Amino acid sequence: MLQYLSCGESHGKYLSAILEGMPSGLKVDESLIHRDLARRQQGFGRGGRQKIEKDKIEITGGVYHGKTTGAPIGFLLQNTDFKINELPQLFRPRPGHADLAGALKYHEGIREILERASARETAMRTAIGAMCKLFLLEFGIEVAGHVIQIGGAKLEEEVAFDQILKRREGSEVNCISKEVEKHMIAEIQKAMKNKDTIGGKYEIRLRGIPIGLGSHVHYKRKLDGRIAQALMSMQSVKAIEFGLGVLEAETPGSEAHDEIFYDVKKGYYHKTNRAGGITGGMTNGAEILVKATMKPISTLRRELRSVNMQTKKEEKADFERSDVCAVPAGSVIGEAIVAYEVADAMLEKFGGDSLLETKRNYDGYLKQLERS
Ligand code: EPS
Repeated sequence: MLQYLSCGESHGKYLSAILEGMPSGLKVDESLIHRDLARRQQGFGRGGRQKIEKDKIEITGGVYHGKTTGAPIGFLLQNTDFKINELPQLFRPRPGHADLAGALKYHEGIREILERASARETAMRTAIGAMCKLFLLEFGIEVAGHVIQIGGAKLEEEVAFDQILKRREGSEVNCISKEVEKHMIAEIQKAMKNKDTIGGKYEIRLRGIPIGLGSHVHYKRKLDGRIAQALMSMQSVKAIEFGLGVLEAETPGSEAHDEIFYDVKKGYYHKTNRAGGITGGMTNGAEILVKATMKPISTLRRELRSVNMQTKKEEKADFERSDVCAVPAGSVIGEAIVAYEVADAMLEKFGGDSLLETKRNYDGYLKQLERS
């Protein structure tokens, strides 16, 4: 239902995107889009680029007097660090980066590859996702992301949705625990000192989700599969888990599933959320709970061994300015990515050229569920 295309290089003049399929009548609060763009730029361990940029988007179409019209929505972001034409070509691909496969496949230099492979493009995904969050809010659906691991520093406690929004406030690593945050920062500092980089894990939660988004009927319509693909497409992400995730391997069936209960007021419900809110490719009414693991960034000050693509001789990989840890930023991008996928699933289920129509269809479905 929704589709978007983004374009632009990390050090090109602009990043831009067009989002298609958003119904008319959605109030666009640009301050919320800019809040998420600013959140994406923050986080202990980010590199020098974020001090140069003040990511601000301009909406170039599809919004009239502060509301969507149903037409494609254009986003434009000007890079302050526009210098692509002055940057040198690179010849020593970084292990773990798109450099080598990209240069060989496209028969281009490493510069051409890294400029587009860069996570800079996620500024556009964040803006589009923020627009989707505004859409979801119209249906009472909220999104919250937080960092649960950086290196060996892990958040072990279970946390309620409201606690994420309240307790992550002011954290330099988007973590809800002051104590764990200290350990996370220490892990990043250790990596900095060792001229290394460090990865981690973030969790994205969505609440207020109706039963039945996505479908069991075809592999491409399964919502967990769609969310996993989209999250996996984010730079550095290497693993996705829903609910119990990898713990399912060691949990017996009697403790791995969410038993079903019924209440006249609530209808059918679960007391646990081991599935992460999606069963059989469909939402089950519980919070969507998904985790993404990020590998350490592949641009290291302590360069790894590589091969010079001109001479074919072993040399150290190239180093360009980079982040030491991008997991806090990743958690903001993850929110945007999941918001987009769930907004898409909402529009697939409820349709509508205008928000009014989508809401009418949504309300009708809720009434149908009440009778079921
Ligand atoms: C990023 C911008 C980039 C990197 C980082 C993310 O800017 P620059 O290359 O000018 O420092 O800081 O991208 C990478 C880690 C990468 O491998 O490309 C951003 O805005 O998110």
